[in-house]
Amino acid sequence: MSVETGGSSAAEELMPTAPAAAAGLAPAAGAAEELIQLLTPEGQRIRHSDYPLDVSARELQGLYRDLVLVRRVDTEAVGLQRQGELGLWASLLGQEAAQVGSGRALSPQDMAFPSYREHGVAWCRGVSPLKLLELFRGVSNGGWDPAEHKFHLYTIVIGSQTLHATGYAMGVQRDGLTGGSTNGDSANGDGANGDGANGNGSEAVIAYFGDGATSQGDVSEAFNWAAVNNAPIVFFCQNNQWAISEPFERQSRVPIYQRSRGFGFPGLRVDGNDVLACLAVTRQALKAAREGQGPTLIEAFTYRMGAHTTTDDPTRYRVAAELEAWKLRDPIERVKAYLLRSGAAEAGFIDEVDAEADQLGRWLRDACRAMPDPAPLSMFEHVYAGPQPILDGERDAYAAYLDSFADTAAPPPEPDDDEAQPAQPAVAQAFARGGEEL
Ligand SMILES: Cc1ncc(C[n+]2csc(CCOP(=O)(O)OP(=O)(O)O)c2C)c(N)n1
Ligand SMILES: [Mg+2]
Repeated sequence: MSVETGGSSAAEELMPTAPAAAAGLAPAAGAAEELIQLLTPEGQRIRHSDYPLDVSARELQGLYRDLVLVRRVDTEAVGLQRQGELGLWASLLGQEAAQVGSGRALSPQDMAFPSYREHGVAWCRGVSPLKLLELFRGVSNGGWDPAEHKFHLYTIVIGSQTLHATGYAMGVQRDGLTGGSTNGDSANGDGANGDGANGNGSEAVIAYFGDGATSQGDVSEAFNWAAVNNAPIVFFCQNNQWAISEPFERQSRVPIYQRSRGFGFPGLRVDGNDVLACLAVTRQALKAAREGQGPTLIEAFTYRMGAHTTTDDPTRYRVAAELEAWKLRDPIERVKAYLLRSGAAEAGFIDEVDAEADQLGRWLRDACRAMPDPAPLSMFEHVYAGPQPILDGERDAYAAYLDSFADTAAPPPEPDDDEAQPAQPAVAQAFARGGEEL
């Protein structure tokens, strides 16, 4: 069943236009007029002439399921940290729609560069949530293969991944994998694979970063390099209103999406709590990148509903009323309301997804606790590509120190991915859908 389409269906006729609906959101002075929105906080589908989106009932259900399961992964991770099972966790609470919408817009061949909060994008790229927990438990340095998932490792150095992503995008362009490439093969606008002109099979890159990151020089450099090289990249900024305790007013005198104009490429502001708008806008920007039209900046206007990380206490620097206002714009509730109201799903489906989330949560808790500790000497691995005398000396000294305890403590087992891990339930395979284009 097709729900409400981008065509001129009767359902669409009933949809209000974007400005009328956006007026109800009014997230900040001046924001409402520019905000691209396809689903209101009340769950009403609205029409936007630039972003017609045809979503089937099955696709809508899939997006809802993603949102709920990703939130459950996040809730469990916060709980595990509180129980001492993780060293730290950076919660995505409130940002699920921005991440699932943009993540599901990616094609399998596209490459994503996250910061440290992109658990929802990781889900869409087929990275197991357990791999994310490994990192925050301190038992691995990253855990997943970026090439396999087309999802780079998490980056803590604010904004630096935008430069990595721009360089990668320039490489994609020079390999002739995108329309409008600068190598000799692509003078006709086609990449080496011959279909760059229409964007099919061509590769694009997406870089995720926050509002605070826009104050880093790296981000301005990335914008400029991407622009002058016409690189096939989408800059996806989740403006969650806070950079730890610094509010957005301390980052920029103009809205983030307007910053790209000075560098010579388009910028858009989308309702970051609207999964449909994030999907439609990101899909279009990726298509433009694949076709050789260069970069786009997307500002996903959203809110960090939790603490910056589990070491932070946001009650010290922001008022409760702000959080309460944003709760009314919850990214999951509006999809649920629309699913039920439009008949795209029945109450039984909502219950099924909740049960699936419970199962996923149980598995994640058990599997996290069962993770073997890494061998202590493994921290010396992967520091340098080859032997390094100072480091080798430190490793030998530490090994001798550990040996001095040989009588009282058995050496910990070498980590083994498969051993001692609880069996993965079918629901945990959900993320295996990653990379699939919606
Ligand atoms: C280069 C650099 N400077 C400072 C920090 C410390 N730091 C960690 S997170 C953060 C705030 C980032 O805010 P934002 O870009 O809005 O992302 P968010 O955490 O809100 O997702 C800062 C300043 C860092 N990690 N790297
Ligand atoms: Mg922020």
